Amino acid sequence: MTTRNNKSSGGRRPKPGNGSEGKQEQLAASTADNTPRITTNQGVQIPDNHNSLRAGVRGPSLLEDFILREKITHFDHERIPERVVHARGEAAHGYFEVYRSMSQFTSADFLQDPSVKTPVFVRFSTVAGSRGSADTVRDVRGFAVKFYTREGNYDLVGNNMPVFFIQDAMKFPDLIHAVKPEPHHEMPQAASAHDTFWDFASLMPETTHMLMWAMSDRAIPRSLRMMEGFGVHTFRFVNARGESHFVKFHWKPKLGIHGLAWDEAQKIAGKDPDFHRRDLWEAIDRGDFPEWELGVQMIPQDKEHSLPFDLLDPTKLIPEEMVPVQRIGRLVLNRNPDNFFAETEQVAFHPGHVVPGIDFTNDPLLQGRLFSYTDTQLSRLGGPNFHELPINRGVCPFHNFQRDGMHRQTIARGQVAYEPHSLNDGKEFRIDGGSSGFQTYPEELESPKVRRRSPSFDDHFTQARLFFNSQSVPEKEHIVAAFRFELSKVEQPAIRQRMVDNLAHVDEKLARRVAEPLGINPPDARAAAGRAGFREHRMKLPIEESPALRMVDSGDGSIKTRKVAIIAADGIDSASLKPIREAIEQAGARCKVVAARLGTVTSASRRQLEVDATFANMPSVMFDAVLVPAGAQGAEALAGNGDAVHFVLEAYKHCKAICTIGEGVQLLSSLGMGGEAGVEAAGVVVADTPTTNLGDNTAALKIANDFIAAIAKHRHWDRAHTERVPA
Ligand code: HDE
Repeated sequence: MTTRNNKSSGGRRPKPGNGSEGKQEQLAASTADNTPRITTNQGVQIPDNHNSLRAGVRGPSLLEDFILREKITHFDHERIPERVVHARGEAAHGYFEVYRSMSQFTSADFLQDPSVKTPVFVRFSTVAGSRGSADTVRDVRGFAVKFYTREGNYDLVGNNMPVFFIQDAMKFPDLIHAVKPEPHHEMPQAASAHDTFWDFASLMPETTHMLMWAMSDRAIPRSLRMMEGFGVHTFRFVNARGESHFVKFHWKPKLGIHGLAWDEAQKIAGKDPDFHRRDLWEAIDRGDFPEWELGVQMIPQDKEHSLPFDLLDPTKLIPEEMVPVQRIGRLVLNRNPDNFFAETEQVAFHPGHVVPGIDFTNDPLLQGRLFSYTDTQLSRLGGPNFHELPINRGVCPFHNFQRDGMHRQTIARGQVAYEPHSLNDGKEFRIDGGSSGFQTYPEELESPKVRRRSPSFDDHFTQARLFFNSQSVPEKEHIVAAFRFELSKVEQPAIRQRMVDNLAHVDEKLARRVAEPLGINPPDARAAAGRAGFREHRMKLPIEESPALRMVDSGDGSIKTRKVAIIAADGIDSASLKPIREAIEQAGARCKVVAARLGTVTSASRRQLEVDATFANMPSVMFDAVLVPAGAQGAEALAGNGDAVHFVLEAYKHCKAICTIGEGVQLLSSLGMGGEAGVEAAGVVVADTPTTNLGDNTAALKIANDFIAAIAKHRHWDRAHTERVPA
């Protein structure tokens, strides 16, 4: 192997001068390419990589064979423990740039100068599943950002939901034991729909707000590029004068916030378990770099108690309508990792990796996390030197007197490994305070030690209600359906009952609707109120709804990177298709021609159209929209092909934009509902074949624009008659 410093296998190395190259150059120094020669790890050339050394061609292998022994030994130890949570993940390199100096609020170096691009490495993850589990399961998504700043690494280790299940780190092992596969038979994988999770959740009403999020479409994102991120806890900004503001962090995706249909998510888990990973990789690979804006909600130190809930309670969010989110910078992901294990698997995040100008609060969940993340790396990465792994190294120098340990790489020179000392160069060296470096905010604390929850954390329902009330009608329906699905998988009726009793404190109607198909009694709010752990002191919020909590209509209205399937068969009309395809691609969508087999299809005018995928290898669940071309013979062939019909019907069921041109409409009539129901449904564009031979593209552009508008809405959740389409 030789080290290398240029070409990437997967992404693109940033061009010199964009600011993030410092980290890239550092990584390049540890990066190796394949060579035409192979050697042992000691550098001895291996002449034969097929045969072990043996006593005679049919004799036993010899222990002496150091080449075989080394190869097998290394292989035997290739695996490391997967993360105890967030095991399944994918990551990318990029940069962050601040829009304007934030010096008024924080002295953090990377938030001062808009001309500085700070390199970042971002890892997304699911929480409950193992490393090989499917991407599209219903779960929270991790959103962990490592900023390689000039003052040390800063990790913002967040999720795609702004609140959490529990209020105190003491309950984290219980929560995770409950949601992970059940210990006796290790089922189910990567799913919360089982008895132990809902048993725990129903006995811990503090989970209620987060459960509403977890049952919403936020838990089944369309793409990692289309989800928000949140720091969850309240942190602190501290400026150069030592003044503090409480701060909540947000990541706002440029492409908007979009979810999958639940049926779609489940099918993708089988059809392409790497759906999110692939989507992220491919987008970066083709130059569609994902972007988020960093938002902050800030509250001055002396206004700590000005909100009707406790800032330290991680089951609460600050509605944006109460404290606006200021967008202060931009995150761009522009390079795929070179090696999954070395980078994505070995990266070690830690909420305790902070830089001067950013500090913690007393949130008891955050406080517990500050212990956990270094601790877990010790067993995962095999010792205390994981900061020396290339992906974890800062871009600024580090120096201290920590020494030795497994896999130490730095060769620390000199006689002294302690402080104070005088033996280095004869001068006395002593660190004894001072005003530079990380200064902990000197918060005053004077209270007795107690093992008790603050009463200001008591209200478990008001914000859950706010979240539910803030959803659009289809989003509410999805929440009801998700609760029904999850609880229907719970075998113990008493757990189902307890859960809907709790839900009655969020919304009576929601609880009743969830309970209906579950074979249990109607919800009993009073029973819930009589149980241990139940608290409802009802904070007074100045708002009843927070539109910012909805997903619908988010984003910039563009169709950039949406995937459109053009389904095709011999005899389609390629002339009318061409300008429409060009227009949607120009608007940023990515089209693929899908047919019964690979190769080409022949259009009515004898043109050959390249086929990208088949109905079987890229079913409709892999796309955001479907375009059915015109052409009598083509439409007839498609209508006679069960896979093609299924493709369109499934897309219809999943509320995706559909456009049929001319005779292509035949596929919609297969809906089997009679009349024009499908044709008139929301998000379905039915167009006559435009006459392109006159050199007039106006009609084609009108169709394209209607289709673009339909795709831009992402999904038409209020589409009628979807229940008539078999899943
Ligand atoms: Fe984590 N969490 N967590 N967590 N967490 C880990 O650290 C933990 C929590 C989050 O891509 C572990 O390196 C405790 C909240 C992300 O590598 C572990 C508590 C939030 C990732 C750990 C929490 C998170 C982790 C496992 C409650 C959102 C993946 C492997 C006190 C703000 C980072 C590792 C990556 C990973 C502990 C709660 C986010 C065991 C004890 C709240 C995104 O240390």
